[in-house]
Formats: sequence, structure tokens, C-alpha cells
Amino acid sequence: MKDENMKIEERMQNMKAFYNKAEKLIDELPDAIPEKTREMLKDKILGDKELKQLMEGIDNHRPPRIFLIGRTGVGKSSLINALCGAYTAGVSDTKSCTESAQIYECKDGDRTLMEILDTRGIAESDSLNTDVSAEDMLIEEVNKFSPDVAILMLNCTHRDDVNSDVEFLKKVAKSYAETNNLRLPIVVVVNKCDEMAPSRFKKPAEYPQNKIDKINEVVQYYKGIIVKNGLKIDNIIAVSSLIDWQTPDGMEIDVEDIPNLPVHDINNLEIAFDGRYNIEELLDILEEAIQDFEAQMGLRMASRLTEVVHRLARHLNSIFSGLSGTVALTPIPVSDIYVLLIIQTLLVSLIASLSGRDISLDTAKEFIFSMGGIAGAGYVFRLVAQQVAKFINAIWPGAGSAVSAGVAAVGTSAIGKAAISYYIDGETIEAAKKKFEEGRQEKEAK
Ligand SMILES: Nc1nc2c(ncn2[C@@H]2O[C@H](COP(=O)(O)OP(=O)(O)OP(=O)(O)O)[C@@H](O)[C@H]2O)c(=O)[nH]1
Ligand SMILES: [Mg+2]
Repeated sequence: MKDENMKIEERMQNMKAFYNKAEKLIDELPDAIPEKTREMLKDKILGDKELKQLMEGIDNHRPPRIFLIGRTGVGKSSLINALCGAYTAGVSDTKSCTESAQIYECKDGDRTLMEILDTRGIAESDSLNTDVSAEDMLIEEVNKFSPDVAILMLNCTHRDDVNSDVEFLKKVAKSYAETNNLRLPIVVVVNKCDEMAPSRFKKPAEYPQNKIDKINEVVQYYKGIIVKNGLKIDNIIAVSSLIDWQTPDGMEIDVEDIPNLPVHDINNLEIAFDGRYNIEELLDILEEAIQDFEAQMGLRMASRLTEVVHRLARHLNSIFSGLSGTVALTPIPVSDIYVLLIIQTLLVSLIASLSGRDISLDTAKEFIFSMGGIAGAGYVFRLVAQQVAKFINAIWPGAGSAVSAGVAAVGTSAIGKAAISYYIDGETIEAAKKKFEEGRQEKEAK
């Protein structure tokens, strides 16, 4: 575990080192590229705020603080594990809080992944019903904790009364805004979707349409109540936090029995069955909701090695797809397809560097050409724009040399997905090609 964590730091530094080299690489591109285009590329890539923040975040991040509110058994602890992709014992060697709330740190080995303020909600607290000041105390605790985001958890299969929790959250949000001069981001999570009928379908990829429809109905139902009560939320999403765990020697273990295992076993639990549904989407929503950059980055880092690498790679991909879209809209003196190819080679190289490999821009370009089934061997960047356009046309038939923003973003995103599958997941070039095709179709369908 320790070794893995060390490696991830190295891999991220590797990516950052490549990013720092980008300016030099652009300068070294062949003369066929006009100076103006070169400057534009530098401007777009190195001037991109999100990309800069991602690179800076590698050295500056802190665990995000999450305020979780939801009834006993709704799956608050399970959600944290699902988000982290690791069993993070909700240990309660915590700072003391009011009786209905506790603060704890989620750890993976000695790394703190997240800080959680956990409360079972106002409806379940007897003392709060009889003593109004207890509610104020809890609000004070929330303010002291100063969460980056609040998550209200609801159950997909029991339509519990949520009015009191919604009312409470309204008060919390108001007080938070007054204290911090900031809006408290609120995300509603409807958990245990896998239990929605037909409940025998536990693998998200196999959820039948009628199950998905029913899940969406519940989301709309809760949304209606929340809107009616006047609580402003950032987003609402249905998820499943279902994970079955096993020890490294393959022994599957009941969640209830995990706390009885030796610490070493708990720290090294593996996923035996992954029933997580929409958790990546939830992470994206949380990332968007959290305003503090260091906490945003902390959220991306709040998981095990393989997941962190994936998150970073996906984030790179979305930045570069966006970049490609804006570049396609910018009038430039050479074929924009050539410029897109350069952007994509940088993306592929960055993804490769995240996998621990150092590849040249030419190798990255070969990878891109191979997606179109073209052996571009021998061709270096000295190719003139038109020639490149001819090759790229085989990858995006009909793209011509004037590429629309949409096509540019789609192409880059599909290339990024293929690179993730090849370099990070270690899949074959054929599997990567399939990802590329899927990626292209995904967006074309929209
Ligand atoms: N099928 C299914 N079971 C879940 C899911 N999320 C949680 N569970 C199960 O629900 C039970 C309660 O989950 P917890 O995560 O302990 O719930 P909690 O909200 O933290 O409960 P308290 O700490 O008591 O407030 C456990 O048996 C979990 O395994 C889910 O998405 N699907
Ligand atoms: Mg819990």
C-alpha cells in the first residue's frame, strides 16, 4: 500500500514535469508551423486556468470537508467508501460534537482522504425536538466545521419524510452564508438504487430500463419536495454505494463483521463486487459544487491509486476536449486539424506520463494515427498540414480541414479515452480503438 502511494506521487510529478516541458516542446515543433500558431497554442494550453490549477493542485491539496446528513442506515458510511474506492473505517476517535453529530477523518493508511461531519438528521434526534437550542448548537457545529459541501442523503426505496431535514438544511445554509459570506453548496444523493425493483440486477451496466425509469421517478419525487420547500440545491443524483469487500486472500466478508478484523486486514480490504452506480458522476458533481481549489483537488486525490490516476486522466481529457473546441473556433493560418493533432499529442503524452511512461510527441502521434488504422511510421511532425489532414480524415471521415468545435471536442475526447485505456489500463491497441470508436459515437448521438 505504502509503495503504491509513493508511486502515485511519482507519477503525478512525472505528469507535471511533462507539462512544464510543454512550452519547450511547442517551440521545437517544425518550422511548418507559423509563429503565430505556436503562440496561440502556448497561450491556449499553458494559459488554461483549469490545467494550471490541476498541475498546481498536485502539490497543494487538502482533504475536502463534507457535511453529511441522512438517517441511520441510509448509507452515509457506505457512500464515503464508495467515493474513496476504499474501505475507510468511519472511526470515531473524533472531536466531540453534539450528541447527534460526529466528525471523523477517512483514512487510507496514513493519508487523510476526507473529513466528514456526520449527522443522522434532525428528524431522528429526540433531544432536538424538545430542545430548540440543540438545533442551534448543531448549526454552530456545522459552521465551525466549515464544510466545502453538504450532502443530504435519501433512500431510493423508502420515501421517508424529508421535510424536517430540508427545513433544517435551509437554516444551516442561511447561517453558513451569513458566517462565511459564501453559499453552502448542497448536493442531494438518493442512495440504494440497486434495491429498486427489479432488485436482482445489481450490476449497473445491466440495470434494465424499467429500473432506471423508476429510479428517476423517485429522484423527481424528492426534487419536487425540495423545491416546494424552497431549499436551493446544486444538484440531485441517484446512486448505489454497494460494494462487497474481501480480504487480500479472497475471503469475502460481511460489512457488519469488518470492524472485528485485524487492523492490517481492514487496511487492505479489496473490492469483491462493485455495484457502484453513478458514483463517478457524483464525484463530478461534487467537484463542481466545491469552490475551494485545494479541496477540489483533494477530492480528486481522495481514493486509491488506480482511481486517482483515472480521475486525473479524465480531468485532463475534459480540459483538452474543451481546448480543442475553442481552438477550432479560432481562426489560424494553418489547417486547424494540424493544430488539433498537436493538442491531442500533448494530451496523449500527458496521459502516458501519468501511467509512469515517458513518450515522445511522435510516439503519441503514432498512437493517434493508429486509431484510424494508419501506419504513420516514419512520418514526423515535418509533415505539412495538408498531408496531416489527409491522415486525420481517415480518423474523422469528412472532417475536412475546417473542423467544427463539436467535432474537435469529440475527436479529442475519444482519443483521450483510448489513451486512458491503452496507457493507464494497459489494454491492447485493439481495445483502445474500440474505446475510440465508442467515444466518437457517444457524442455523435447527442
Ligand atoms: N444494497 C445496498 N446496500 C447499501 C447501500 N448503501 C449502504 N448499504 C447498506 O446499508 C446498511 C447501512 O449502511 P451505512 O453506510 O452503515 O449507513 P449509515 O447511514 O452510515 O448509518 P449510521 O451510521 O447508522 O447513521 C449497510 O448494511 C450497508 O451495507 C447501497 O447503495 N445499496
Ligand atoms: Mg455511518
